[in-house]
This record gives sequence, C-alpha cells and structure tokens, in this order.
Amino acid sequence: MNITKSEELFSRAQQSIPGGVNSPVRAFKSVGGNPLFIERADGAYLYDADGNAYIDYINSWGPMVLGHVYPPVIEAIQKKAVSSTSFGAPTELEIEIAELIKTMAPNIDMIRMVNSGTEACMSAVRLARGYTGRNKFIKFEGCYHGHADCFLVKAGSGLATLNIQAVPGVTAGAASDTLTCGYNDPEAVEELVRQNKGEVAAIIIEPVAGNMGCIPPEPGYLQGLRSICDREGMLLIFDEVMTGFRLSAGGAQESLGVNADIVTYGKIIGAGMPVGAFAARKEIMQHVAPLGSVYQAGTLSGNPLAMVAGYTLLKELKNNPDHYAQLEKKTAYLEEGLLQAFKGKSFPVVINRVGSMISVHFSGHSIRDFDSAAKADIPVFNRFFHHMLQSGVYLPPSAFETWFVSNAVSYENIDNTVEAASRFNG
Ligand code: HOZ
Repeated sequence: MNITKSEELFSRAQQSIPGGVNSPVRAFKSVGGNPLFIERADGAYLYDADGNAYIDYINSWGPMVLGHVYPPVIEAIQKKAVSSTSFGAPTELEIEIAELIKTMAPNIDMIRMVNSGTEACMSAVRLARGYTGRNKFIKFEGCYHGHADCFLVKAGSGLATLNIQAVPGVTAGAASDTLTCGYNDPEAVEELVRQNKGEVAAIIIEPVAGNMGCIPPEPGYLQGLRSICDREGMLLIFDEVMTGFRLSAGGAQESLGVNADIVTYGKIIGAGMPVGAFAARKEIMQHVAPLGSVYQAGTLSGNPLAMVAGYTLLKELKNNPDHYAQLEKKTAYLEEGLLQAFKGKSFPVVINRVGSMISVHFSGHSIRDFDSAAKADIPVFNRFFHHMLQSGVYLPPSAFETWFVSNAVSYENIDNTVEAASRFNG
C-alpha cells in the first residue's frame, strides 16, 4: 500500500500542529506508525491522500450513522450555505430541530445547542450543580466526557490511549469535586455517596461506555444508579454523545429503558458538523440563562449549517426506524463473523457489542470496566489494527475506542472485514 503522500503530510503537519493532529488519538501514537491523512469519504469508505480506500468503522466517532456524504444532508447544507454560514441570532430552524428531538428522545422538554460534546457535558454538570446547590459529582473510571478540567480525572479515550495519569494544567481545585469509581460497580457508588452525603449534585455516565472500548452496562446497573439518584436528590446525567440517536431514535434512555435527568448529545445532532447539546425536563432547564442564572452561551450555538444537517439526518432516522433494525442486524453479523474468524487462534478475544457499537479486546476475561479493559493485550490490538489497515479496514487507532458501524456498510464489506480478521495470527 502506497502511503507516500500521507507520510509527507504528517511530516509537514508536525511543523505547525502539535503532534501533527488536532485531536490526540488520531496520531496513531499508541498503535504505532504514522496517521493516514484523509482526503474524502463516501458511504462506507474513507479515501486517504494517496487514494487508498478503507471500509470505515470510525464514522467520525459515531455521527455518520448512515454513512458518509449522505445525499439529503449534503444537499441541505449546500442549500443553506448560500444564506450565510452564521448569524449569531435565533432562527426558525433551531425551533424545528428542538421540536424534532423532543419527539424522538424521552424526558426532554427543552434543549440547548452547543458546539461539542465537551461543551454539552461541561454545561450539564454546571446545570446539575446550579439546580441542586451541591458541588460534587461522580464520574466513572474510563468514561470520557470531553476535556473540561473537571472531567480529566481517570478518563478514558485519549488519556487511556496515551496513558496520561494526571494532566498538567488541571489544578487540584478544578478536579477536587470530581469523585470517581469503577464502571458497573454499584456498591462503589453507594460508598462514594455515603462518604459525601448531601454533597453530590449528579452522577454522569456513558450509559454504554464507549471510551474504553465498548462496555455494556450490566443488567440493573443503570436502574440502580437511577434509584440512588432519586433517593439522594441527585441528578442522573446520561452522556449520550455516542449512544444518542445511534442505539435507537430515543438513544440509550429508550434502548435501555432508563430515564436520565439531563442528557448530553454530540456530533450526531449536526450529522458530523461541530455540535453538541444538553437537554432535560423544563423544571431543570429553566435554570439555564437567560431563563435562569446558570450561564452558558456561544456565538456558534445553533449554527444554521449544523442545524440543517442535523435536522435532515435526525428526521430520516425518526421516519425510518428500519435503519436501526438494519444496523442491529449488520453489527450482529459482524460480531458473529469476528467470533468465527478468531476461533482456534492462539490468543483470547472478547467482543462487546451494543447495537451498532462494537469493540474487540484481546483478553481471556470479561471486559466490564476500565481495569479489565486495561489488562487486555494492547500490543496484540496494535498489531491487529495495522493488519486490518493493510487489508483496507479502518478501525479506531486505539484499544480504548469503540467501533461505530454505519448503515452504508454492506454485507460484502462485512464479509471482507471478517476475512481480513481471519488472516490475523497475533
Ligand atoms: N477521543 C475521541 C473519541 N472518543 C477522538 C476524537 C477525534 O480524534 O476526532
């Protein structure tokens, strides 16, 4: 495979961009080698600067649920762009997307658009603190809620990938109200709540963890957190940046049957354009400025191009629930194929999957939290990553990230993916 142009671009990028990338995981630092520079994408495929094609299992880390360059979204953006790229003033489109989301996701009376998942989660925690009058919150080891200071404690995703234990620049004060414990461990939550009685504003959780590979919540776990929050007057925040509108039209709340108090969303709300959002019942959202005094603002919030892209994608997902049935079937087919492909190999494998989120851990024990994910064989994953890349399959360049399947992927693409995996020998 010729990657000369990518190599040249990476050398050039490193002169002007830290590490040559604008987000750390992209640098391939943990899997080794140099990142590919992407020129374009179409449907299930990514094309790099040298013209090589790859079946894409990142899909911009989730939002390309119907594949890249989905025609109605592109047409809507093109049409909208001629009326300006930003107003910094309200538009009817913002009402339309808010109304649409309310018909799709449970428990939402009001929604505020922001520009990223980081902003959404940061604002959600601020709102929970403002609403409850308490300062502390609980997050789980290996969960990632963006890069706001208070979240960079035992976080997954890029921090796990690069093995960054403490982030210089995050002051002890900024992180002192962040309480952490293991995922899927309800007793550890009870213990934190006991030790901090009446001081905890909220629990924030990825209802399906996606930043330490894919880790499903164990049966009853989320329901248990819901009960603790109800009992203690705390808010339950679902970070649905990955799961929202991907697991189902109503996201994890609907798929897993648990109601959150505040929900955060990410890039899928903009069909891949830079967007995030936080949403809740009116009783909570009325504390957000200008209605209340929990301040949050942004010129690009509700940006017309992002809104029209997101509106078009979400409407399609709402009107055609068959997309979710297809995604489930295709990803189950991929899971089964990979299990067969790895049968009889010299290395153990665990495949975790919820809907169209799936990941492979090279491990002989179940992967249910950050500790078990970190004990998996990372060097084997790294070799697997490069083997698949050479075979034209683009996986997340980290053992701590989830793969996202798009509905543009064909069964033939999946067969090719499985065939490539079957040739991997550790
Ligand atoms: N940490 C992000 C996924 N969990 C990666 C974002 C990116 O590199 O675009």
